[in-house]
Amino acid sequence: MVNILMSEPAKSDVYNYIIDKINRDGALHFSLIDPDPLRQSPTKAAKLAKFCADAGSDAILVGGSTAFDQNFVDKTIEIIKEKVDIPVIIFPGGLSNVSSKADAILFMSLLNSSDPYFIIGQQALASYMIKVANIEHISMGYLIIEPGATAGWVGNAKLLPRKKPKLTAAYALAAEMFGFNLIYLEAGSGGDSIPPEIIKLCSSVINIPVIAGGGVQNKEDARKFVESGADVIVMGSYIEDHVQKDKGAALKVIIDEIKDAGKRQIKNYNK
Ligand code: 1GP
Repeated sequence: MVNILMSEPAKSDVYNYIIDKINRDGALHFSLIDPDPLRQSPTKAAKLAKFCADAGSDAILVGGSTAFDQNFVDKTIEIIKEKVDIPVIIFPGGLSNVSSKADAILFMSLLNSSDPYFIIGQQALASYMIKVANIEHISMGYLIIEPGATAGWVGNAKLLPRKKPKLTAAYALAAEMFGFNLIYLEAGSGGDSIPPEIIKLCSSVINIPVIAGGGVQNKEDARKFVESGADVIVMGSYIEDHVQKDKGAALKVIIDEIKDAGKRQIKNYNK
């Protein structure tokens, strides 16, 4: 029998890469790809990932609230990794998203869920899988803000109100006090994006990186997020809808805008 508790701890290469790159560039861009057999084949996902990497994206996130087939997730990650040199990180929508093929997993807790299963239950069930696979796991507090879309519905979130930034910031601060390495502010895929006031307040009260996603569709949205203090901008729907058509040309313009806005931000996160 393998004693998994004796295995070497997973390295922190991806976490170090994220922190170093935020400190250097001021802001990063992550491309989210959904490993869902009802949406796209692994080959198409890998093609999209390659366009995103060539456009200057800093990492590929693989995951989705409705991805349900573990083998399909493995296959998708495997083929993406053959095509790109940037980190491929699991952004898990559920247990079936855990895969040993990725460079790291965002080990996240949906802190404003009404159901303990999404706060700690799923994570406990995934913990041995992650330990055996020896994947780098980066702890992340995940907060869902109105409207929340599919992620909010699936995660049974008590949605954080758009007009009350203090409430989201209180969760972010508590997450930092618990020792989470990252915070993800999520408005839900394909809807209204997070109000900049929420990003601003969160990034001013905590000293861990803020990832922001949901509804980012153009360079104006992206710049606003960076200027409000977001360290990483995540885009999903835009990539699925546009990147194949122009081979990532318009995405490159958005990423250049993120990098330009990032240059004016001074970041100095500790590892
Ligand atoms: C969803 O925040 C991400 O988890 C991305 O949202 O699909 O709207 O870019 P979009």
